[in-house]
Amino acid sequence: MTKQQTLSILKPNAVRKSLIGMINLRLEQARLNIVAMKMLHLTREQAAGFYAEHEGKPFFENLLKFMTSGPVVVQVLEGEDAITRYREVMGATDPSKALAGTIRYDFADSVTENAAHGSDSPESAAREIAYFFTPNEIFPK
Ligand code: DAT
Ligand code: MG
Repeated sequence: MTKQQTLSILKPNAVRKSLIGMINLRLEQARLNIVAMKMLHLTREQAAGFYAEHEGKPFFENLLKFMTSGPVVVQVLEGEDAITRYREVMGATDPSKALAGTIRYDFADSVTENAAHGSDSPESAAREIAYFFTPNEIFPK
């Protein structure tokens, strides 16, 4: 077991539906401690840079439209094996394939509007955390 940090985004549909508290309760109960958090409305450029690996894919334009459709909450979560464990707590990208009890099973509206983002590897976690936070905005436990 290794203590890790991962980047979480509560996406615009989760914020619109007032699910910030509900999702954060699940995170804290899973010992994914919130060690940084802010609310912001992504610009198209910010969203495109964040999702650069998906540029050119058929869903890219819709993804940008959705991610800029309203404010999001960006967070750094910290805990043992936080990167993999948050992916488990979130559930599969496609909510119809997500396990019952996961965030995406319970709160996603579609594959694109799937409520939450979590980094998928230590490399992407490092890049994504630095994309939104400076070190002095993060408060490790
Ligand atoms: P994840 O968010 O689980 O890491 P991903 O990195 O493959 O998934 O894709 C990023 C986001 O893009 C995903 O959360 C929702 C959207 N997306 C991915 N595949 C899609 C598809 N086939 N159709 C529509 N949207 C998709
Ligand atoms: Mg991904």
